[in-house]
Amino acid sequence: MKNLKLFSLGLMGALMLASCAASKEVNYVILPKSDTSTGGKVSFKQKGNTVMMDIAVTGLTPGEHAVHIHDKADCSAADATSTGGHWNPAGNDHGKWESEHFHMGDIGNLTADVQGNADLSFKTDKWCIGCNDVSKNILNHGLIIHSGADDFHTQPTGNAGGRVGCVEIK
Ligand SMILES: [Cu+2]
Ligand SMILES: [Zn+2]
Repeated sequence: MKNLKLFSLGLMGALMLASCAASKEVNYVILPKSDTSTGGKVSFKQKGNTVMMDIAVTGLTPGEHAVHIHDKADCSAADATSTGGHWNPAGNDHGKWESEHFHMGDIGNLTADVQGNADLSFKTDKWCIGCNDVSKNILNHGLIIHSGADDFHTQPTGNAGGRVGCVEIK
């Protein structure tokens, strides 16, 4: 009886490991911040070494809005400053994704239509979901949608304005 129990626990563990290796997915709701009505959802899926992010934001002002992964998974502050600066494990300067220099959280801009809706799909092999490499693991960081566009130049923020949407990536 005891052996059977140990065996089934072992089997369950093996199955869980196998499913983790095949693909991982995490889904979140976007929280409104800074007295806005920002909403929507975001999903991150990993297949092999590639992570795909799909984001659908609502309640934005029309036009461009920066999207970054910030350092901390903490949306507690009303203005979301509790997420800290941009996630930057390599200590680089801020910039445009895959340009000369950029932070690991420098996703870029999305564009909201006249209704305030915006979609963005993003794909990279520079991230992972829950792996042991802290320079790649997106878990325990915070996703931020800004009130303005990232200019890809101003240090260290891209001059993207306030923080209107927040997700604790946990
Ligand atoms: Cu940001
Ligand atoms: Zn940055």
